[in-house]
Amino acid sequence: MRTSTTPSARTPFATRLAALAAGAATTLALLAAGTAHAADPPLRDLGAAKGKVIGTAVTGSKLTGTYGDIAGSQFSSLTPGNAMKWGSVEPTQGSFDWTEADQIVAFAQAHNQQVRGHTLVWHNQNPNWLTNGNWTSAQLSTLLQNHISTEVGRYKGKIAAWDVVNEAFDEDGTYRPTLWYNSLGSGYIANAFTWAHAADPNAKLYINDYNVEGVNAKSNALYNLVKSLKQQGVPIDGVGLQAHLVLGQVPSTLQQNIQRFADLGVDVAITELDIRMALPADSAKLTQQAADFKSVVAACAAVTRCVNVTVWGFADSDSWVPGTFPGYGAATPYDDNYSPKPAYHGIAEALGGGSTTPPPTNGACTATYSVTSQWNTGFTGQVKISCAGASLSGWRASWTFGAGQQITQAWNADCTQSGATVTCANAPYNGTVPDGGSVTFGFNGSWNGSNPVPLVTLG
Ligand code: 9MR
Repeated sequence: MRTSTTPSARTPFATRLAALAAGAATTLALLAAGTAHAADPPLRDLGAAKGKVIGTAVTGSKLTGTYGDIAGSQFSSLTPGNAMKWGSVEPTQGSFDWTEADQIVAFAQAHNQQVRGHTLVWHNQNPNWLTNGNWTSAQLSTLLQNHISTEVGRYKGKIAAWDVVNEAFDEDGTYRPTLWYNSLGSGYIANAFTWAHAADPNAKLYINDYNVEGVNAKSNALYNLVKSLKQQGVPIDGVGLQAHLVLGQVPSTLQQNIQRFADLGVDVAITELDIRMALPADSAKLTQQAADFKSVVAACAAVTRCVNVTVWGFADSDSWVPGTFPGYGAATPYDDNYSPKPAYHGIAEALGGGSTTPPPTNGACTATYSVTSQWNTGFTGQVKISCAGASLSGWRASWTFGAGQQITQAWNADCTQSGATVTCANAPYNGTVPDGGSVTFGFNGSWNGSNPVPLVTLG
């Protein structure tokens, strides 16, 4: 029986074998996380093969050396983390500083990358002259229009997508009372899109927010707004789900939520993905983080109109998290020294990578857990067991629920739950998983509060 998923210290991303004790005919290897092998295709290539753009936020001054090499080779899109914000580009009224923004755009062009412009209308990181001014509504509206026209116009043809409006909602789904909303009402949103479209008709225009990754009051409000803007003919092209997430708490309704936005006729992007953990990091947390990154990227990969996954900084040393959440960090796919973490491989695996990872001697069978639907107190989940270079005759999948979930019914497997631990064995008719094949079983369960996706162990 396999007992440990701890990565070895010497080969932190090495694939790990798990011999299945029971069943002499069974060969099983559990692929938990792969390593950075020289032959692994970069994330941007894996993404391209799936029709997805893979991006990172960057700091312009760091785009040299190893940081520049990784930013240029692994990603097909760059988002300036701060360089295009109003406070950065117009620190004094009428006096502009485009230095860092220009540098990032030039770097992106040199590396055949898209740029996501971030962000035109926000309540943070505005210049003091703007926030401290005593403007009439008419003046404020004109200032906003000029700002959008100037910035979008400057980069016309060079920006694939703009985060036009950022963080317009409070957690309860009401409009956030910002300087924009308080003075201009919610109409500032439609105007901002209209002005941006006039300045660059080919840029994709997004509304972007956090805590809208799952189905909740805030994402419902965003959904209703986008629906209404589309009905009014406002030129909105996309919804950005920031995805500043916490370890083990990827919303189980993420894919469902992405899909419902896509069904409104807009693109969806994961715009600021990071997954923070309580420090210090350890191998169990890093393994969970790999599963979390994988499930976020897989949710995007599963929806055609989810077009971009961008991480908010690719290295832990370049992340905003420790400065904002004391005691938390390690939220990105690379460590402080620019070595890829298991999270990197979680992303690669969700994009179909890992195939060039030297296969374990007996190949691998993997189990993927997903929530297919969820309502007030219940949910339906499934586990898919897939084998490549290996096969199973008789299997058992187990996991530990992290938030009090309880299985109520299962099909295509014999499941029992003891405390938080669920163990599911094959039904009499689906114990065989051939090389290159898969078996899926399903279940209903109850949940309360949150419904995080657990890690499934095969063995
Ligand atoms: O990463 C940005 C950080 O360097 C800034 O100090 C911070 C200021 O609010 O903004 C960070 O980026 C934010 C992004 O622009 C919008 N979504 C939340 C991000 C994290 O705060």
